Amino acid sequence: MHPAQNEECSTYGATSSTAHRNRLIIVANRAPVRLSQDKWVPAVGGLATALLPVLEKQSGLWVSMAENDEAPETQHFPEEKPAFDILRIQLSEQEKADYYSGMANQAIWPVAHYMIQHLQLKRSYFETYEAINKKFVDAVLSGYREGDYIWLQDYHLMLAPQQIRSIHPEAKIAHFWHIPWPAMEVFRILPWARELIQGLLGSDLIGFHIEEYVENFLDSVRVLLGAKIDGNIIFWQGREIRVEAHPIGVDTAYFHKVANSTTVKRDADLLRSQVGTDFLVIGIDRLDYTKGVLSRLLAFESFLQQYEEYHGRVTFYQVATPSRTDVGSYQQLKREVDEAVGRINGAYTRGIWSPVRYAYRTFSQDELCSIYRAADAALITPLRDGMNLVTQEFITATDHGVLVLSELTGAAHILPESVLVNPYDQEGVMNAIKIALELPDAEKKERLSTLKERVNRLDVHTWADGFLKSMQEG
Ligand code: GDG
Repeated sequence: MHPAQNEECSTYGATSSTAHRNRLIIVANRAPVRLSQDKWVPAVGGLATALLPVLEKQSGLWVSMAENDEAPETQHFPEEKPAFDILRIQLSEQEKADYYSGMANQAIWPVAHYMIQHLQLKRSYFETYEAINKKFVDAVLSGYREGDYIWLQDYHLMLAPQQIRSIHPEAKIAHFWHIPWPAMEVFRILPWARELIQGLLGSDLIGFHIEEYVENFLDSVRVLLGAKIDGNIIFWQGREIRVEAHPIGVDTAYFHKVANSTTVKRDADLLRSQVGTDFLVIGIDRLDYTKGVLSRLLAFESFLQQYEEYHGRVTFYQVATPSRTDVGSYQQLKREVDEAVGRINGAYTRGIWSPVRYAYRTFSQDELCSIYRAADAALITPLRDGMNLVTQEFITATDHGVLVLSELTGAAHILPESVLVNPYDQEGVMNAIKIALELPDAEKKERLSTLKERVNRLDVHTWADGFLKSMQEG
């Protein structure tokens, strides 16, 4: 027996007194809490919102990377009534550079998004990635008890499932992949494609957002490993692995409440009056080359070139949240976006009207909601995106907006009533802006009401419940 299976030996006191069967262990790169005015509170974002209530009910662990040196290694949460423990693993700067910025963000990320021009490959990336996955696994096993469910998240932790399986063949392990799974021929560009897939196959259940990624994954397993596959079941090393589509949603009740609060409504009105044009079109993204911010600006520039009648009547407001600022290709993108905004405003500004309003900083969720509410249209045109949650937040918050959406996102499979575009087709996006601004009110209303229904049905709590149910029934 692994020492940690013995409750007496468990280091993590908060959960041992409330222990019951089927505890949950979440393993994710990020912790689910953040420090706000000297108090630990739930982190902003879908995963923490969806999984913290489940962990509070079932107890267990959340294992993540330490964000900084100040974050405690072990923490009972919530502070006032501990229900589960958060364990953080400390990484050196070199480990972070190779495992996180290197292997995860410069090897797996660009390949998954079909953007191999950003690919950086170093053997040390993979070696460190393997070692850090093992560090996560050691932390998991320090608190693991037989019967616990272990749920790993995303592309930072591809090898961990098999690393756990090799020590605990009986463990119940699931993995959810939040980004696209590309076509097999693209995934195999990674020199460690086979090892990475075998790592994932340590799971009992692997989840993706949509069927297309499920199919791509099954194809990769079939071709690269020669495994037998029947329907969505992979037969591998005497075990059966299920692969399923579970599209993620947002916390619709929360976004609905915030977007309809008096302060957000007031701020939305204020923004509209400051902008002062008939139409406000928005884009909200992490500044990442996959999100298509630069191509979108170029499409808006073509729109201004083509349709003079809209000069002075439309403002495009792009919010770009700083992201992965230590990676060269993200720094380069920032320079290109800065330049494009300067060029467009330089060419078209007349009187008090400037066509592009641009913010490069992190906003509060209330601020984002007031921007969603103020907008007549959202241009969400990633070159590739696993799902894209901004789409769903916008649809929940708006009472009149039109969604222009890239067909290369998971969201497009869920939200077909949006104005769909190919984000690589600049003229197509330019035309879609015009279509969105000129859509008759009745059609706008009809599309929006169907989209709202679809987003309500997804919801992040429904997603977590559905995935956990499948995990427990498997
Ligand atoms: C990955 C996959 C998949 C953005 N700026 C600010 C801010 N945000 C929030 C948005 C939204 C979230 O970040 C971004 O979610 P996305 O889904 O758009 O994209 P990724 O971060 O790339 O997420 C993606 C997702 O995982 C879930 O599976 O959908 O495809 O790539 O919630 O609102 N939030 C705040 N300030 C900002 O400035 N507070």
